[in-house]
Amino acid sequence: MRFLSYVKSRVISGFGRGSRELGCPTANIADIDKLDIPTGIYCGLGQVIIRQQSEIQEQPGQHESYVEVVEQLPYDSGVIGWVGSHGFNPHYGNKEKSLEVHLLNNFKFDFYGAEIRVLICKKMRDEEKYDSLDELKKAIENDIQMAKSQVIEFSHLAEDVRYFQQNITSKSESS
Ligand code: RBF
Ligand code: MG
Repeated sequence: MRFLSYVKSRVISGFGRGSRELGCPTANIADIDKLDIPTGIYCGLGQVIIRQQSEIQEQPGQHESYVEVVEQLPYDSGVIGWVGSHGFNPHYGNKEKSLEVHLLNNFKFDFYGAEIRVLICKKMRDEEKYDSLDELKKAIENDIQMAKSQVIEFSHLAEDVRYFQQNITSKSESS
């Protein structure tokens, strides 16, 4: 199956609502002006590459996973599934369009400034404005479960050098 679009960019800081309010941290993607797909909730494959220590920020209670990454710079997440939104977050009424991805491997640190490669594979639904925060959270939980099975259809693209860099991390040499 053909994917929809591809973005290679950087992670920027968002509103911070993902982790705090929704229990679903998202990486916000810079420079999406040229992205020509409709708004909606999508799933796909992604890769985060952290080359310098300044591209990872230690968070309270995350010391061990932070150190683990810093010790193996350049760090490559490998190609992992994501689910996320493209649009205006109608539940919050954002003024500007954003692309944010929740990585399905549960990253435990922030990585503002890191390189991110995002293959947008499939639209799952439209963005909705819910009656309560709880309903939005339930919808997101459901999206996460659905995405886990849907991205498998695209897993062959993980090895495609046009979209993802192969074997960056020092960890891949030793294993
Ligand atoms: N925002 C909305 O306003 N409506 C949605 O239906 C919606 N669905 C989402 C589904 C997923 C899987 C994710 C990761 C985010 C979704 N969001 C949605 C975006 C959410 O509001 C945003 O990530 C946070 O507000 C942080 O910017
Ligand atoms: Mg975010």
